[in-house]
Amino acid sequence: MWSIKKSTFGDHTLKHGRIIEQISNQYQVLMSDETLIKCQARGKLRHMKLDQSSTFYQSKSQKTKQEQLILQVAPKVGDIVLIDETKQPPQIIEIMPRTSDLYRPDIANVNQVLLTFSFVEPAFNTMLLDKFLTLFQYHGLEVTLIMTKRDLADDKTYEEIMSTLKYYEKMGYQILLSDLKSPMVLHTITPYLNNKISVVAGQTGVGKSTLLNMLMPEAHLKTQAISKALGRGKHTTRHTTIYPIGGGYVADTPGFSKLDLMGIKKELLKDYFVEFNQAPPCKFSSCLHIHEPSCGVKDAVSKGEILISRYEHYVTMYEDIKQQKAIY
Ligand SMILES: Nc1nc2c(ncn2[C@@H]2O[C@H](COP(=O)(O)OP(=O)(O)O)[C@@H](O)[C@H]2O)c(=O)[nH]1
Ligand SMILES: [Mg+2]
Ligand SMILES: [Zn+2]
Repeated sequence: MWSIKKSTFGDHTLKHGRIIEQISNQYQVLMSDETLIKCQARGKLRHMKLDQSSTFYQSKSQKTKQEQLILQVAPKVGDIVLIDETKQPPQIIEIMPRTSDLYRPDIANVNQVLLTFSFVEPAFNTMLLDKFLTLFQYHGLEVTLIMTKRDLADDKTYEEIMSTLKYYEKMGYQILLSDLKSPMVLHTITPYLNNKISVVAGQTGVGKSTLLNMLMPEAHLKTQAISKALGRGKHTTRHTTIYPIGGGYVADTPGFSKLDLMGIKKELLKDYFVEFNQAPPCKFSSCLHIHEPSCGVKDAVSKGEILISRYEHYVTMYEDIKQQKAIY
């Protein structure tokens, strides 16, 4: 699943694996031969060398890049690490470069978001959809859309939403309809998990927990068992897990309930509206598509080639960032 890089130490007692669970400073590492090893890390490890070709790295400012390079980091779930098995317990001695690094959920190397929306209850909301898509585009995360509660939507609502979603499908997003009450969900969703670390995101009530429980019923039971073992009053204990499923991994807790566009520069926001790049060129190469004359994006909006709601949401987000407000 990951390519094994030859150990630079030239020592056969050092092996690579993927951290799939963390409870405080205890790590479960899945080795390439499928064995699980319980490891510890000596606190923070030597600085992480970021994969400089990653979109995550490219999205960072020069200053942040430098901070990343000198940062001492603790290993976390999702990391590919080098293990020294001669130590008792085995020790994590190096973290391989991360291609992405998320907090809340605190997982490294996530590369797919299963973005969940319901047709109804709560009602489908394109403003929220566009904010989520912008945020994930910024983080360089691939998005697969999962639509729930088809059973609760009347045909008219369903048709309207599906027709809007056609636009997003043309942008390149995969849209999966899932009846979360049927085990068929496994057949429609699992093929998209292959070779990826995925997290589920979406508004409260859309069915994220229901989806996770269907994808991995054993995870639900295990989480309960761990909480019990750790006892009450220890809720601050850090526990993060990704579950191997469908040839990839899925985080067992939903992330991104809060939408914060704060890291995004207003001048770069347009780049995350990927279809704007396909519009005819604007008069000014630095056009932000707001008040400028002879704007290819605005032309495309008036011709109906760009969805008017997409453009309106772009302007709203632009104004919000300009006013330095966090968007929730
Ligand atoms: N009818 C119907 N109810 C669903 C579906 N998916 C989830 N629900 C219900 O919606 C409610 C919220 O689901 P939950 O998974 O807790 O949402 P979360 O807040 O996103 O984790 C629960 O009562 C679920 O049983 C679905 O496809 N159809
Ligand atoms: Mg939930
Ligand atoms: Zn323009």
